Amino acid sequence: MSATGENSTITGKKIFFNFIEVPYEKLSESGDVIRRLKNGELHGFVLKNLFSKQEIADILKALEKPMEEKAMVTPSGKMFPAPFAIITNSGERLDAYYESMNTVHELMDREPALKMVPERLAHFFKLIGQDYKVSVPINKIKGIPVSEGCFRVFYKDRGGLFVHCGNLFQQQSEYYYSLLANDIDMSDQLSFFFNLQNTEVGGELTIYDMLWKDVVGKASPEENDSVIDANGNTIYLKDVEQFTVKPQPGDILVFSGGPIWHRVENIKGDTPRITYGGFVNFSNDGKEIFYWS
Ligand SMILES: O=C(O)CCC(=O)C(=O)O
Repeated sequence: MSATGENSTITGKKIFFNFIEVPYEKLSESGDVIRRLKNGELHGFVLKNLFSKQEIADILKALEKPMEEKAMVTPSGKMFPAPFAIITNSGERLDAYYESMNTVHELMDREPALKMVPERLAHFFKLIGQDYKVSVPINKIKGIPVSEGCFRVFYKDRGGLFVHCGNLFQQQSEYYYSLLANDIDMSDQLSFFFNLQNTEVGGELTIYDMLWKDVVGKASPEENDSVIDANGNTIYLKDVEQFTVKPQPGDILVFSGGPIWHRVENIKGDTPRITYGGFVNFSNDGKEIFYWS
């Protein structure tokens, strides 16, 4: 069901990974999606219309003021709650991470449109997790779960989200990952996000034909035109085969963002791009699924 037409979610000359798009009504026919993503049978899974247009409008309205007043400002936009990347590898800012998460949870408790976000997400993971136990990992120090997801806003001409893969992020946030009490499989985490708002032009997720096993770094975190392979060679992104994925508002995407290099293109329209996302993986014994941000 991969699509290559102009108005499709998945667009490119060649869709070299197995990214599929599934209508909500066909979800029950998609099988054990997380397992299929992990074993390489699938690389990306877009489920259409996890949220209705009205639900998305309600969530956006409820988010407006808190995003203005309480979200963390980043070079390319805003994040709410603050991502785990703020926690340093010597443990600073763990409290700030939790304060920001608590602010989001308090808002969710007061505002049904926002409460719907983690509830629907849990429902989604239970549906695609089939027989597995699904939960948010516990932080060892705090004895409570970490955040289940994060609202991400990208503004015009601030660069989008620079080329990366989840395995690189994981390496950069060793301390945070070491605090997860559960026995999570730390290799090749998956990424998920659902789309709340697209910009008019730009903001696509570009998927590169490059895997973590071959491409292991960048010259600096801000580098967005090239990466470095395992032999130390610089590879320019313009020379790498690529395709784009642009889920519509209400759609959710889960993909192999741990090993596959990708980036969010610069936002070119006045309307900011807004998503809610995080990461997901199995436990080491393969019996449970965890998701976090
Ligand atoms: O939330 C987004 O739009 C970007 C997702 C992403 O790049 C990731 O999960 O690694």
